[in-house]
Amino acid sequence: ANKAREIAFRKKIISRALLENTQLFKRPTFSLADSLVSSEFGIIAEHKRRSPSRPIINQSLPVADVVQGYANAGVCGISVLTDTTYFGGCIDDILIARSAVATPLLRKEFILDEYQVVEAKSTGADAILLLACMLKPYEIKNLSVLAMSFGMEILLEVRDLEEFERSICPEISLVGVNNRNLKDFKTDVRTSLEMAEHIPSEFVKVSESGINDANIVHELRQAGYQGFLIGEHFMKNENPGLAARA
Ligand code: IGP
Repeated sequence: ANKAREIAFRKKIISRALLENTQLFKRPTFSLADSLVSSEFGIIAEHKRRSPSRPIINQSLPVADVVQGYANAGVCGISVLTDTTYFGGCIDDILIARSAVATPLLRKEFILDEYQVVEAKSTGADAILLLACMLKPYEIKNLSVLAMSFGMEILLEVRDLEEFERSICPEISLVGVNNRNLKDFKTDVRTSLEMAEHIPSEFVKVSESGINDANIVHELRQAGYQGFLIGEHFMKNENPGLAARA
């Protein structure tokens, strides 16, 4: 309800038609899926100032510095949290990130409205996140069709097989399994390991949250994952880009 009000407010400031007229909106996108599939590392590094489970991660570093650090580390993609309420991000963060790097960018946001998809493209995102736990199957379908028509890719986030099966549609190219339990915020990579066999190989599999060492990445890759979304483990350092090199 909060998010819906926020979107209504933003629509009044900048209309969808205006956003669709921007240079960024009309630009060709980078493919996150291609970037992951052609890499032996597969890291998607996240810009994250704070989270519900950790109120201070890294508040003061300029977004441009963080994403440039990530790009220099050779990551396959960068996730930028634009949600303000829970993560202290904003839409400008993705705009700044786009002006700083040529790496595929994921807009990490609770997307529920077409306007947010238009906004994502017009601020420089190459891919959007859709959460299966938040959206009805027809909403996922409609938002995916729209994103795809803009040349953007969709990362569908699921927690279990039931969510995956009810939500999947042909427009989706990446499937993310979130290791974080949203009830207690604890992470367990077994969630990804258990889901791996249920996700057909036509989808690029991404494991999300709680990934904090190379052995886990190795284990997940063995299980079929090609993408590893890492936030806190990098952002808790003074130089996140340097941490991403390790
Ligand atoms: C990153 P971590 O534990 O490495 O900081 O997690 C990312 O997976 C997490 O931020 C995330 C998220 C989300 C945030 C995964 N799915 C949905 C907001 C909304």
